[in-house]
Amino acid sequence: MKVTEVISDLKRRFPNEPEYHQAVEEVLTSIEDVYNSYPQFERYNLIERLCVPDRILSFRVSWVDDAGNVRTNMGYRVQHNNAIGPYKGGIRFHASVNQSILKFLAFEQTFKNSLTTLAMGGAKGGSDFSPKGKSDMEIMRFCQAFVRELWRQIGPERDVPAGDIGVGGREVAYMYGMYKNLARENTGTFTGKGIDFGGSLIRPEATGYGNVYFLLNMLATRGIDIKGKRVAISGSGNVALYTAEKLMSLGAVVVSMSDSDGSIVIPDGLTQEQFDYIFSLKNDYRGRIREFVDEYPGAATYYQRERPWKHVNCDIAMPSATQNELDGDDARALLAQGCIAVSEGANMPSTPDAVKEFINAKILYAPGKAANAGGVSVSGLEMAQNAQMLSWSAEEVDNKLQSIMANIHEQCVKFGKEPSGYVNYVKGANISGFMKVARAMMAQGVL
Ligand code: NDP
Ligand code: 2IT
Repeated sequence: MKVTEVISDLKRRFPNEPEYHQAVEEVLTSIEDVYNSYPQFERYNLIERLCVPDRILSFRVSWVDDAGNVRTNMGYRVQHNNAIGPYKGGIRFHASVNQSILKFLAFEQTFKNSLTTLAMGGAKGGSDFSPKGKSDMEIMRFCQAFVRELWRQIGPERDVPAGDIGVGGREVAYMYGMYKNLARENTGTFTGKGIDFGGSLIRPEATGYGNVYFLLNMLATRGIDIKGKRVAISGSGNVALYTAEKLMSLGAVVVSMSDSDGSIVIPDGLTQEQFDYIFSLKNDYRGRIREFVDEYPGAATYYQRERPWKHVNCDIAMPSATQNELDGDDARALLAQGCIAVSEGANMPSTPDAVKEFINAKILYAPGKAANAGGVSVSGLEMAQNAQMLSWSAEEVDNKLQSIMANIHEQCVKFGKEPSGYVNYVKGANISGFMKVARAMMAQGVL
């Protein structure tokens, strides 16, 4: 395999899909040498079968808004690879959603799920529907219309969706309700469900907590204590909020948060009261982060339409909003003011230029597929609980999450440690995730 040839071929066959090309190129570049050391992989054309999704479902979603207008959106499910388990991955509702973004996310999910040690293949789905400003009834009608089309393609041992941007507990509950209604079964085909109907404790917290656990493992390799460290976070959704909560409970100082309108930078760090305000603002009122500066005048500066990276003074950055939200200039600004670690809550938040900067500077840098794997890991634990018709305690799930994140960290060190001793977590995560899927695909023949 020659990465340049594979990528130019994919660009020719699938033009106008920049996020997909970006994700594939990053993975192939780091596995190229390992791949080429197994001639049988090439004989079985593993690379093409791994890069091109098993199938892509796309459909129109028709629904009626509160004013009685008939509206349409596009719906998708990319079932990327099921070599090691049922297709598994979130659903994203955001105006920017298109096939390229879902293909990149499903591709990444395949390797992430492989790293978790659980039996889950990779998938992703979503719609260009924007939940912003929609009433609860509109959200319900949209979710029901989406599942009316999707339900035949999913199932507890076939494909198990979950949340992602714009899809939280409310949307999962509406989608799961409709699925049950159509499929006449109660087997937990969706994760992130409410606690009263098959959900797992700690699933809402899992991505953020898991990212902090991964960060602690990385810091331990250099004997660094999290206490007192200044951490810049982007986003203020599910992942960002639980990252902040866990960090604060460990004595770290959270110095920024953001949303798609702008960022707040809090030089002295969030207090518990201020965190509780943001948590409620986002979860109970679906408000905007700029409202913080009106509630706490003088505590923070608001930067409209800007990301936090060039404005913060921090030791650690945890981008937790969306893809390509931290570019080369942002990375250079972070490094210039002494940032020692970056642990990604979002999927592919750093551009290739930014990743290069972090690795060249030899800081601790964890790619999303390793650092944010806690969310899908607890989804896997939710599937296990549903299959047994049992609910585990919060403590039991949290302990399992901690050991899964430690295991993922170990895999990254095993496959990513360079002769100098520096751990290249990108290489480690990609090689370890890839090898398990590759072995499974080789064993199962040409499919
Ligand atoms: P939420 O919808 O709960 O929150 C998303 C946050 O990111 C919001 O603050 C949102 O702001 C902001 N955001 C979204 N799109 C953009 C954009 N284009 N530019 C700037 N800010 C943006 O989603 P999650 O917290 O669940 O997801 C965040 C990231 O984490 C995503 O990359 C997701 O793929 C990834 N992830 C999520 C997991 C999960 O379990 N939920 C698991 C693993 C990864 P606004 O409110 O203004 O839209
Ligand atoms: O990107 C992700 O890993 C998620 N959005 C969670 C997927 C899941 O199935 O829990």
